Amino acid sequence: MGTALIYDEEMTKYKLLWVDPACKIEVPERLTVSHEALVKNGLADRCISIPVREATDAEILLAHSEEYLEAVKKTPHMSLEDLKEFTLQYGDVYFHPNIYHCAKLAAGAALQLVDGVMTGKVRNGMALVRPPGHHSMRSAANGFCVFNNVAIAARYAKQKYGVKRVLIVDWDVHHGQGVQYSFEDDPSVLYFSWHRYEHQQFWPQLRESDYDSVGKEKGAGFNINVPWNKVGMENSDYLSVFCHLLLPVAYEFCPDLVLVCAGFDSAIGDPEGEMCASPDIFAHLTHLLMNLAGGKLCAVLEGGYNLTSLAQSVCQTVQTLLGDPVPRPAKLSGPCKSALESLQCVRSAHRQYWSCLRHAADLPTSDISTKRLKLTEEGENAEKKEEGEQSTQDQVWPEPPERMAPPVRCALVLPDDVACPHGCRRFSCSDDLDPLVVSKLRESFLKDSDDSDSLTALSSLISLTEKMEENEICSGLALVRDVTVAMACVIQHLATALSNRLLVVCVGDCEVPSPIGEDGRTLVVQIGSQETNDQKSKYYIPVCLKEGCRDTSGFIQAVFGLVLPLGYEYDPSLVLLVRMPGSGVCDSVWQQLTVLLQGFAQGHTLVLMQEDEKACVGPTASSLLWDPAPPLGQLQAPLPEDVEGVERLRQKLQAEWKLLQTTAAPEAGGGDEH
Ligand code: Q6P
Ligand code: ZN
Repeated sequence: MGTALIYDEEMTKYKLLWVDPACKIEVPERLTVSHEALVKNGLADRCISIPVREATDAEILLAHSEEYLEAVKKTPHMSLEDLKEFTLQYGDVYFHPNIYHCAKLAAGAALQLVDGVMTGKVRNGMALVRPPGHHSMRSAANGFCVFNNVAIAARYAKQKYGVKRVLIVDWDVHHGQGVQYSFEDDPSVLYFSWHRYEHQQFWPQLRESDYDSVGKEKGAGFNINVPWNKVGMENSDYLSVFCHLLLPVAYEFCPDLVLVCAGFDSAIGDPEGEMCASPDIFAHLTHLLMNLAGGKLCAVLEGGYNLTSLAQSVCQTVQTLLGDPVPRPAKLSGPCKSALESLQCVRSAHRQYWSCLRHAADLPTSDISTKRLKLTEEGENAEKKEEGEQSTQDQVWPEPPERMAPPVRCALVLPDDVACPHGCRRFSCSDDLDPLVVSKLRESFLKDSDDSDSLTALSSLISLTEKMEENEICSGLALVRDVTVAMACVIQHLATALSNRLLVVCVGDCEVPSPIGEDGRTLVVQIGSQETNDQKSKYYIPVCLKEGCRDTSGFIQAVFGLVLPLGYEYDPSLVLLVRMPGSGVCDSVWQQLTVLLQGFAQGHTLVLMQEDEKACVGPTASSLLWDPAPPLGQLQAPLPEDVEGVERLRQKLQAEWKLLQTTAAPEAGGGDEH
């Protein structure tokens, strides 16, 4: 199952025909540079190209009024003067004789993408379209948008395919108020948007873009707004909102389809957004959403006005949809104070609707909405920002690193009687393993016994980690006689090389070899049920759940609330995922974890399992090959004691691990100023 790319040059064939400073950034080159970059990087060729089509009237009417459609229909025949005048009734948008045609193609492209994904022709895909859609309303064009491509697509998916729940993630830097209005009272569509807000000073300056617009009536809780009240947000700010808000809610919601309003004006260099997140962050955002809805993800282009940043971001997104290993995230600090304030406000506003947020803290004491009121009162007196102050547009940033898919995707160390799953390589110890290493293995782990099978397995394991370090193999799986011994063996071996940073995720109760990680070269996170003696170091983090790994909700909460943020902040060069016998974790949860962890260390994940868990080799290998993990179903509330336990742990650790923060402490320690 592949990745669809939908693009048609026709959508470059309209432009601004008069002078309007607000609209001059929305140029045809936005599409051409994006597409050319995909071609140049060999990504377009790897996608399945699906043709565009015009959306029909009936389809457009899924999100728009007849009056509006009829009005837009007249624009191809208007004179320049008439077009100008027609444009005047709307905000920040322009019309052109060919824009109606393009708008039908843009909406149609989104529908073609939904068809491709829903029929199983492709797994996921991206549509490169103009005009964008998320600002357009039932009866109004707005913000460069004519028809609401994604809103139409969501309704279409529900109608044509009986999709029950749709998640719309709007990572564009502007608020897609059109999408919000479309689904405000609809609990079947969960709309998430983050956007530059600056206490309502930033376009479109709407009161209802704030965190307290949570949806209406039956739809209460199904509209999530994250206002950015400062510019300059960075990768850590975005990731922290994903880990502590969007992902837990999205997994609880359990969509059948994910639509992304994929605007890239939220990346560095954009003149509108003025944010500082690097283009490769979109690889992570995409990766983190790719296992919802069984992988059914449709990304539809919205904004993005710095052509360099836009093209890089589009490539990062598509390359991730194609399943290439995700780059190590650049420069992760902690979230900034303003981002934490926003996060705290949204979590607090939504805690009555989502059980994963039930423990969220109250609004910050420095209530940020007071600031909005104050600024609104100041109103017109507010100082205008200096024109021509173009600091962020002159930003330079390094080109995202080339993402090399190793020649071997997944290699397995298996006993002879276990078949190697399709698409994987059976791995056995090559002769080039240093004999010194072998004798050391024998000494340390086999107590000089003559267990030659075990020695072979351990040697293979070590040699596998070496091939992973050399980027010849991406991920690995070993079925071993004793996972505890194998784990100790890998930890010890990797500690010999200075450049290594090993993240060990232990599923189930296990004995972690001590001393662990005083030097920070190994971080161990263990999820089990044993009340563990206190955490011994910053780098050994035992998470205790009442039912251990049996309770899906509790486990998932620990994954998003602890494991992912810790992993991001630690930035390992290799991930070791250990499955203890009798952990009780079910296959689908295990697969989700396996896939999610591949967001670290360029996908270098090594899984250890005990010999008698043969049945799990298939599902694990499939996740190491990036097959979409099966959905977990709508999640129930986690056990109260687990919620509390995880929360307490997060509180305790957040002084040392900044990405665990979810609140802005009024005094010291509450996040850095960017
Ligand atoms: C922003 C209009 C321009 C003010 C100039 C889906 C994509 C978008 C549109 C933004 C319109 N204000 N300083 O539309 O959200 O990027
Ligand atoms: Zn935008």
